[in-house]
Amino acid sequence: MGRYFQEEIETASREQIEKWQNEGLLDVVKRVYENVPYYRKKMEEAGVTPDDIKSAADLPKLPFLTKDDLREAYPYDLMALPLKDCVRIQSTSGTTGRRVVDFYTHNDIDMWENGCARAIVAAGGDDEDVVQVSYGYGLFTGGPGLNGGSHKVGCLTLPMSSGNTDRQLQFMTDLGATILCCTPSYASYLAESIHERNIKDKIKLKAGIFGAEAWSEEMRHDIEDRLGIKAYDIYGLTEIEGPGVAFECAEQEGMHICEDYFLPEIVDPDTLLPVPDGEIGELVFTSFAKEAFPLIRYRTKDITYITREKCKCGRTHARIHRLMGRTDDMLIIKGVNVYPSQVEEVLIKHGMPSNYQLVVDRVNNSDTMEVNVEMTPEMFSDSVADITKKEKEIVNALKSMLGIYAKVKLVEPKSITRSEGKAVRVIDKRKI
Ligand code: DLL
Repeated sequence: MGRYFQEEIETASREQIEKWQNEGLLDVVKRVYENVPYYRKKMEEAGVTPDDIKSAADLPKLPFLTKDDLREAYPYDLMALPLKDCVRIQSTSGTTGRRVVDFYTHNDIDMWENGCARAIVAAGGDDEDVVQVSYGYGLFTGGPGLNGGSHKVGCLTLPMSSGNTDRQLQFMTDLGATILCCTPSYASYLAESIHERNIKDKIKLKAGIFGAEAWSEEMRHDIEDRLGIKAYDIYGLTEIEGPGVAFECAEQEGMHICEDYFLPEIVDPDTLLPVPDGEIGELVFTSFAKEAFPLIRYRTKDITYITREKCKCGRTHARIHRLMGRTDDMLIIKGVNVYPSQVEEVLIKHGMPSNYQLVVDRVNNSDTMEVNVEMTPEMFSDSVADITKKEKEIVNALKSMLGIYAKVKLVEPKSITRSEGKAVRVIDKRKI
């Protein structure tokens, strides 16, 4: 299969990519204006018609779309095609408010699976591989997306879904899985379980495709060392299609966006004005190739920066840097902006396993942050003095990274509930 799943597309010239995007944008703006009253109203309110949009340079004239719009339009009001043309829905876990639902035509699914297939090939996969898909299946996009991509590449696909670690490890060893797809926190848990069962020599994995939640470079190295694999980042969101919107190649220098389907922008989250390449801001997507549920200028709330320089791998599609947090999961503690990923970086640098939880509270009108982090079984047998010393070391490191005091508690191995999907890293009691 070579190094690319769709070489001509993945290595197309920038002129070609821009042509796809300009044409795609004109087409999608016209489609939604004519077929989706919700969009037409938004565009009318912004005083813009399809005639005002000549190329991607006109994007700033178009109104943004947010999760609130999706909730308001739930379930059918943003559909751009009649129901009879749609063949599938997927949805977010929807912990607050209404669920977000995405609709797909046959072509939409095809495009989604192409993105996932590109990710698998970029991670070194081909038709000789055995791909264990341990993302959840069902409404969540992780399982179905990677499953479809794996079929397209011609890999033997193990549709495991998440959970049941004993069964995961049995299939992984019996069938000789070579590529693992799951959340980074579950990969970390599987690595721990493999170590405990002393079955590392039975594991044939060479690569992992991990995403759906924030993880740090330190966590990547930790998983790579423990599983003896190369770990690749993959990004996506239900609203746009699911995993495979962007994916990493062997260079591990950012994730290539499937720019033949999606038009990315980075905007300043406060002013909402576009920022130049290389500057950090909020990622915004226009999914111009989508048929059933195209979104225009959708604010992801994810923070990153973009580069359009050609990658050493030969791919020309723009790359986003590893996600740096969300505008809304940023915690403000004593007036300081804190991202859970910063805490994770410190913990891993200090040799702590990646299972941790931040508990934020407000005591006597003052914010408090407690970091509970599990010890490794080896540390657990250390003396109380050693454990206290380690706690102090982490308190100091957090203080110099964040500028605020956080209480650190090393807790027993396995005492923090394991997640089989996305990890719950923050308990913010201030909101309750
Ligand atoms: O998490 C889709 C997905 C499945 C991506 C499997 C990758 C692998 P949602 O449940 O809609 O969709 O959540 C989307 O998750 O806006 C980000 O905040 C976060 N996210 C996704 N991938 C990454 C990543 C899926 N690689 C939301 N790094 C997004 C950091 C990620 N955050």
